[in-house]
Amino acid sequence: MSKHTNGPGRRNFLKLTSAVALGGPLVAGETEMGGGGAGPRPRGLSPLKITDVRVIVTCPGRNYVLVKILTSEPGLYGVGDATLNGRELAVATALEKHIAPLLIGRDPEQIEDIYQYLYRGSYWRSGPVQMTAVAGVDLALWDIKGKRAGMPVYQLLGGRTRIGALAYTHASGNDFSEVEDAVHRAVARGFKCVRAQVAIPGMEGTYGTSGKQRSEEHAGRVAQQAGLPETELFEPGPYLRTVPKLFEHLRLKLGDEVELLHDTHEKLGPIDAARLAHELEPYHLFFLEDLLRPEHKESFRLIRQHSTTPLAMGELFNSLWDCVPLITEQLIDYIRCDLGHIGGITAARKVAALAEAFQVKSAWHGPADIGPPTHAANIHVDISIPNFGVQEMVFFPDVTREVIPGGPVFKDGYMNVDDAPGLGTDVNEEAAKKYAYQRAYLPTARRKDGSVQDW
Ligand code: CS2
Ligand code: MG
Repeated sequence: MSKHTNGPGRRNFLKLTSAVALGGPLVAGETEMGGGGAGPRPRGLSPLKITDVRVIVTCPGRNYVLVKILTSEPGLYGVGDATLNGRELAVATALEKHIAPLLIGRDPEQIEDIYQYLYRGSYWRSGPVQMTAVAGVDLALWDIKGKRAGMPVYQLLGGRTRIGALAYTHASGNDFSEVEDAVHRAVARGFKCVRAQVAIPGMEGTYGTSGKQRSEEHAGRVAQQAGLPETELFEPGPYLRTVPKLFEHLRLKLGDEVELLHDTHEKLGPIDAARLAHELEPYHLFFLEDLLRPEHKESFRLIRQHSTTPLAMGELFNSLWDCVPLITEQLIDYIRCDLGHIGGITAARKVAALAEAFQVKSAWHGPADIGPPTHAANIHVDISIPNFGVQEMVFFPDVTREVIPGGPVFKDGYMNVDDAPGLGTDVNEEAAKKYAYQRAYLPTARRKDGSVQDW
């Protein structure tokens, strides 16, 4: 064996095992990195430590929570996104009070170990608040690793598998012709895939549209107060009668070329969901999204028996294990976890690998209420996995870009990242201070009789 071996030598192995035995951070010491060829051998990178974890809560247009992890190398830091719409301060507190103290002094290069430590090591695992906090940390660590390597994160994930991430945008309106116009505008902008939502007659304020009439008017509930959730009205009957007619109209007017999607937003019960999926078959949707509440995964078996409409599910999942039955039983075609709510890139790689084995594709959640670092993470994963499907995206307003610069770019129907090292996003802490947090909630929904309905 030559003097320069690959991987840790015996001396370093002993250091490693004793550190693990003591329950401390994994520190491999001065590992000599072997390699062929002439000339001096690189001795590896110098040891790195996390020195500070800053949590930045800001409202440039809407509330965002950013995590900035600083390291012992001057100027080297990473930025992650830990935004959970309507529960921002719970995540910020989890990060500041519970998670930051666990990270100081740790090696930021050990991303998998930190993910395991924060996920299983807390005993109380999963849940949206905790997994959003873990995602914020995870993204910042991948950002650091990329910057240290001088590579964009997608290179660290295995390199490009495609020229860009096929993207979809949203089109909505108060009636069919308004939706049709909105799809036209999206296609003119370059989109090949468009999600279509329409206001349901008598239920203006439906998810995905912008009407004003609220169910308090119908149910006699307390009207909305400033900073409290708005209430929308939902009835399955009118919804089920309207949506197939919308897609019949769109196919008639727009032809078959444009890919159309629809989001049911977990509103339906199993037999209604099966009926909708079945009745939409003639219009060949790209996918029908989130038919059922996340608690009711077993009911996807019923839907599958009744329809060949491609199904997507998962934006409310919080871990790999939430995805398992739907993927391994091939009950869905697209898994659409939110990288920001399942623990970041580390978790997404596991979900994607499991999905690959069962011919399920990715469609990661990409709404406006997660920040640019998560949108960037989406694209780094999208363009490096083999089983990418489609990517939801938004155009951030200038005020958001002032505080959180960088992020993916849309061109000719695809999203892409450039070759900036790391994730390619940042946070301007001075600008963030100008926009103080404002309490805000997602809307809720009720039936005509006043009872709670899934929004
Ligand atoms: C959605 C989101 O983008 C989607 O598909 O379902 O609009 C979702 O309602 C929000 O992200 C909730 O925070
Ligand atoms: Mg959705």
